[in-house]
Amino acid sequence: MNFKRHTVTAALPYANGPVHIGHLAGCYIPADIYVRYLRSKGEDVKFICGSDEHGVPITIKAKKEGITPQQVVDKYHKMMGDSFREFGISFDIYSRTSNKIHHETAQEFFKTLYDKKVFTEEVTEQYFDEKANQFLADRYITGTCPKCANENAYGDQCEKCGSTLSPTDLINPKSTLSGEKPVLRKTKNWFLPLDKMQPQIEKYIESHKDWKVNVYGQCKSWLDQKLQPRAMTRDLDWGVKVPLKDAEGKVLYVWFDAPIGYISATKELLSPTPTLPIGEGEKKQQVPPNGRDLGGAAWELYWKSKDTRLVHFIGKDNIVFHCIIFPAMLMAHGDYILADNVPANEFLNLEGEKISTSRNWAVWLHEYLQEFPGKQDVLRYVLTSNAPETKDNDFTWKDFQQKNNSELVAILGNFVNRTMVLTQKYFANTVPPADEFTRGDLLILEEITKYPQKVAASVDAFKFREALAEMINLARTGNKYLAENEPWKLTDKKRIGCILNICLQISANLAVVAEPFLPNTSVNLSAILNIGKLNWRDAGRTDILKTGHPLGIAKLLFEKIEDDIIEKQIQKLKSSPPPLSPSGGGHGGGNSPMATIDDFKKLDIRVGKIIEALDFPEAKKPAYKLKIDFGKEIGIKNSSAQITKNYTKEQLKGKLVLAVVNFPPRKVGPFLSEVLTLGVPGDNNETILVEPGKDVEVGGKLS
Ligand code: B3M
Ligand code: ZN
Repeated sequence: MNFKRHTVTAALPYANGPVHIGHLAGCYIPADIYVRYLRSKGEDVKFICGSDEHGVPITIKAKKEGITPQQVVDKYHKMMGDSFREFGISFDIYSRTSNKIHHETAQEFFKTLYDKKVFTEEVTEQYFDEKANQFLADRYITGTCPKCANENAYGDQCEKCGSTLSPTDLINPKSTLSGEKPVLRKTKNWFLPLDKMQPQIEKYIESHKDWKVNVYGQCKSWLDQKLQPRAMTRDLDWGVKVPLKDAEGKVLYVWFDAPIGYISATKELLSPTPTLPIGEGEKKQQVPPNGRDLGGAAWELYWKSKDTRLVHFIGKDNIVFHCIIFPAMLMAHGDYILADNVPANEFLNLEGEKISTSRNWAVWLHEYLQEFPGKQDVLRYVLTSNAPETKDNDFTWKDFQQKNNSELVAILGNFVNRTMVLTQKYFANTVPPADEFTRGDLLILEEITKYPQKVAASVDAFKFREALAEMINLARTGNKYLAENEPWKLTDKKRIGCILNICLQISANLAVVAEPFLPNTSVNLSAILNIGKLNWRDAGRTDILKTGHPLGIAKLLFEKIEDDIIEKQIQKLKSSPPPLSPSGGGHGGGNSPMATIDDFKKLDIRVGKIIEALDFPEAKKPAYKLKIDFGKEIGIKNSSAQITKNYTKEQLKGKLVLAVVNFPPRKVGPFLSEVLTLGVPGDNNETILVEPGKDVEVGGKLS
């Protein structure tokens, strides 16, 4: 099929938290590479994304932070949009599902299906919280798991044994809103009869055996288990209102409204007065005058025209929604095209463990930006070279350092820099002529022409790791050529010129083929070469830079990342709260209420030196009495500490510790404990002291 245009979507992230590297690697970087490549080829493409602002994850977050759902989505929509922009994710629009246009589009869509009598109405019994006066979403109900007796299982899943549950499976169900036992109440909802649609959906999936194995396989297994009708409405107050008279207090199921978000965002983008999108792509892609194109609204071309290719980039947990449920909705509606491909990725782990938001086991983009300013391309590179394309993969800080230092710096950066420095030295920074080629030169010129095709073939197949490896191979080829020809050892200026000309052409080629992966680097490299933006059709040419062309100023493209920087990141991760213990007790950040910076500032935490540790026989549990010196301002204070299993009195003497010194003194038996010495749980249920890593001054205040 020859497509005329492309609609590329990236999953709409829930606006309930900042973006981390797992999001980038799983969905947004591959989508961005793909779109940049298409644009570079001159294809007509719209890259669509936005925040998913409905659903229970949002209301749960609001409850946890003590703010309204609207405040939650406002906060995170902005934060997520900023992060994406900073990392060069070039959406044509980053919209949000709380927009009016989205509510209207989703309601219209629902109404069309309703009028076509697609839905079945079913009255079911749902848990209702009489005290909170509302029906309870699955996540708002906890109880004992019937499979493993975990007392904190959720209405949809037990996180201890991993079973999928339904709320009525729970033993002793409890509402998390009021703590009360919920009652079953009848309620009517509208179901999409996926069971009846199974043959159509099967036909669709079967026509896409070309999809990635993991995607096709998951679809097959859903189909094998036979599709079940699924409720498209919910008894909730946060979401898109069901546009029917007898649907008071009901909203559209978030997985009904969210994918329609792709359509409404496209409408918004191509409407006569688009609201401000975040992506840079928007600047380049002009909206047609009055937003219309031949024969219909402009947005319709991207959703209804058979010669448009629709591609959804998502993470693997969204496969069923994009490959089965959304296509079923579109089929039932009738006018729409279906996804031609859904290149879903697996998950990215971090230092061997699952990324966890609640445990803060993540690398957050907004933090990375502060800690590695200007190094967005480094992260893009590492996440692409390590992308979880066919299986879950691991991000480690050591690997990040290694890829930066021995690939970006040593291969790509080094090649360009050597080329520039030599050209400056021998040819006053202008492109020298090349007119007498050796056999070796001809071979390399021939090789250069092949790289763009290799990269393109891999990108077309959604194999971005492979594509990136080919890109870096081009730089490697250049390095090898330089090393073999050693122009710095030669005296024949003509020959030196020829070698450097070839190296400069390779550099120019790199500026094109690196662009989808490393957009900032491509801009920097183009500035170094003093050329404007090139297109994919320029790639493979060996005469991009004309003889005599004045080059720009040489600048290092990448810089080495030292061990201490990496060590700091590893330490930062290690200081994250430990995983919740299976009993659910834990010490987890996950269950702590939010604190503000002002709360934190109230605490006076100081460095103290233990000057004496004594037995404490009167204490109920084994403990020591400590005398700790906090320097001139605070003086010497007493503290009791249950650390007898982990330290002898001798070991404690002279140790530097951290303690809160402005809590009210506490009586422990006959002893007055004046400060709280800080520790973390050791594996024997006793505390391990928190010690400053280096020899710092006594009395120093933690900030
Ligand atoms: N918000 C789930 C997620 O963030 C969901 C995706 C919607 S895509 C239409 O993983
Ligand atoms: Zn269980």
